[in-house]
Amino acid sequence: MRRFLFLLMLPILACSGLNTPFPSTPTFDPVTETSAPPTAIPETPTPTPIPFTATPTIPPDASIFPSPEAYTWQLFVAGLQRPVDLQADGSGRLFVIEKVGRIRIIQDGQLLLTSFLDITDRVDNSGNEMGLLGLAFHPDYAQNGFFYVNYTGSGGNTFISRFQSDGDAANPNSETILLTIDQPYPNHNGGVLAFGPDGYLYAGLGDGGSRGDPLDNGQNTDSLLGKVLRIDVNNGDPYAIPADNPFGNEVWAYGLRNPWRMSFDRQTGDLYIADVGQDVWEEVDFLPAGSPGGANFGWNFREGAHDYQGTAPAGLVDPVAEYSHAEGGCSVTGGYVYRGAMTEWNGIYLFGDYCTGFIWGLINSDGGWQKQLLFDVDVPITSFGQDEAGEIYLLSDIGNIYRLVRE
Ligand SMILES: [Ca+2]
Ligand SMILES: [Ca+2]
Repeated sequence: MRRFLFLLMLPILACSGLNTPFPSTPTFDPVTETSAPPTAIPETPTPTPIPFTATPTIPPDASIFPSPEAYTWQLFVAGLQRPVDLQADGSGRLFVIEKVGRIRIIQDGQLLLTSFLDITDRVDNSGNEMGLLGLAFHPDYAQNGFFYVNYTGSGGNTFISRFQSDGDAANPNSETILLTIDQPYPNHNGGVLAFGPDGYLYAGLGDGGSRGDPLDNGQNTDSLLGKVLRIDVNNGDPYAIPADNPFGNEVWAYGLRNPWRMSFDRQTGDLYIADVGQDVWEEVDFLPAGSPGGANFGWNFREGAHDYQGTAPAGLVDPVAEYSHAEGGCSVTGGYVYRGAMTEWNGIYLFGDYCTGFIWGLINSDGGWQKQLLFDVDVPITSFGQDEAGEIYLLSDIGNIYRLVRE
């Protein structure tokens, strides 16, 4: 509920382009400016033509952060009502969720007037952390038209449902409810949905709410709250539990407080989970591709990499990155690993903070995780998005979407 306070600030926030680079960014090694290897160009005449059928070369991951001064978050689309998620369906279009209960289409950079889906009739948007919160397209969406949403519905409870689209519109009556999860408090509902490289649908669920996880949901593997869930939507009715889920239920990973946003690296399959903290520490958790289920990310024994309550058992997985509220922030907003055309960003995970508009980069290089504050966009960041080309966008509570571009 901390976010509510910041809504009061919204009217005074400007809507123009974002003043990009973080002003007091720690000194950037000049080496970063000339990171392109001085490739010697052979003088050989007639180079052998490379057939277009060759496997495209995947650029290596960045080992250092690009200098942020050379980039900006350019206004992409304006005029949305509390946008909270952005997803690509594979057609070149982007789909943006408005928390009130609508999905809008962005085609060729234009926001279409007609909603793709409008389920405001069943979405409970009465709390700041309630509403239509997450969207994921089925990997075979082009064939089956299936997509999945996470919303707060009747009773303030969480609904994870499937809908079916027909071109530019989805039928609101096509809903099949997969899961209904009782919510004891209005906050900490999680909301993110994502398909993994294994074809299973993953969902981030918060601990249920209040503060400090009073019902101890995070550490209770019989509860679906405070978890990353993993279900097989291609089998069962309405879904099946994958045989290798660690506890025989929907739970894949646990010990989470409010995993509002998580994403898979589209190239490696690694999973990044941004878990919103309680009073002091915001964190990013990491599961390498191929990890078994059952990771315990610590809440509420731990907040970030610090003791919070009780005596922590062995085997907890600490975050790969964290920042404190004293550094400036209140609520981590998870992003994506960049995989677009600006290959100097390749492999860098970008994430931000709702309250400050700070954006950090995170990479695993030199044998460890490196985090660097890169941008201060001065708008509340509700979410990030990634298009089919791997480019990265940010969504702001003031109604705008911005795209990371070269200056
Ligand atoms: Ca809740
Ligand atoms: Ca944790």
